Amino acid sequence: MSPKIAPAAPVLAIAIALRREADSWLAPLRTAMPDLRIEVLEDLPPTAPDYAVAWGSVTGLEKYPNLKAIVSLGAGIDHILANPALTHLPVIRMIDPGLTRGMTEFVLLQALLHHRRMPLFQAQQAKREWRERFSPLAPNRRIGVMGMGVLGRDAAKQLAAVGFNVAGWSRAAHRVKGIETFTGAESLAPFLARSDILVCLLPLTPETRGILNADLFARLPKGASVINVARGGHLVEADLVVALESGQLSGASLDVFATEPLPADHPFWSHPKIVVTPHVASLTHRDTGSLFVAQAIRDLIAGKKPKGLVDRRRGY
Ligand code: NDP
Ligand code: OXD
Repeated sequence: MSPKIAPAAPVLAIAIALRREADSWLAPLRTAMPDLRIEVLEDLPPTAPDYAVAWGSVTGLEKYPNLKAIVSLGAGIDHILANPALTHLPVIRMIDPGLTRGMTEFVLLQALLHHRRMPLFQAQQAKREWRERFSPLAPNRRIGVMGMGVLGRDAAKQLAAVGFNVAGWSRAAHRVKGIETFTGAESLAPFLARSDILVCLLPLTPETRGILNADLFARLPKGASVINVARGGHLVEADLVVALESGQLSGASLDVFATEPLPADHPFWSHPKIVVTPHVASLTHRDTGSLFVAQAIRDLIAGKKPKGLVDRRRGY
């Protein structure tokens, strides 16, 4: 137990299935909230936790009757909202400058990789083939970012700063300097028609599940690339393979998958036009992430609306 905590102090439980991972959050969270009792969930009796910080496919939170809210250590909360036993609890999604910056770095990396046709050069290298290929300069490459939220907006801005011709697509209208913005389902087709590289940074909701499908790929310019850094549930995997094989798409970078870890016999592992990474596009940083959790818990205790409070009706 952490020292010098008042016996009646609110109790925060760390709910992460991997024990080593849960333990690694103890020190930064205790530093950020010295007046709370903070323990790993499984070390607490069911009646103890007032709040939980959660990550991954944690189950069993419904067995803690005094829980008042869940703060997610990740930005995506689709798995928490999907738990029918937790619908009574407010959920707060992570907003961490480290997570945002990390995602922007990763999107820049993947966008440049497709822009400069690296999957093609890697395939040539495997065959010891010396062949020049042309790439336009960034201002002549159109990138479309699906989702202009905390992560999409920052990635879009930095892609534009590199010189790409960037557009963003979202539900509500946004104004972002230097970026063309498209709003709502009716503007999806014109947005896609001008996206040589498409980045998915949407939350996974009933509306966005399966959105990266054959119909969407057919609306992109021929030879476009797709970068999915959001959730595996956005992608119809079989449709991607068909679009890559027909040449409608020239490449894809996938960081998230319907099944994680990606099974060893999955065809994506060896597909020459697919770059696979193991859900590492960005991670919450423990120091800055703990500060966000601390502010959220302080707001909840004070009866204020915390930043990042999820709207269950919208699904994000
Ligand atoms: P936000 O909630 O801040 O932003 C979501 C954006 O998507 C908003 O712009 C929203 O529109 C838009 N959107 C939602 N539904 C629709 C729709 N039906 N049609 C059009 N636009 C829609 O999320 P974040 O930017 O913080 O994160 C996005 C996702 O990235 C997370 O949900 C998570 O799944 C994923 N992620 C992946 C990581 C990885 O390592 N691979 C790391 C972190 C996050 P509006 O602005 O109008 O509300
Ligand atoms: C997140 C993630 O949602 O890491 O934060 O996927």
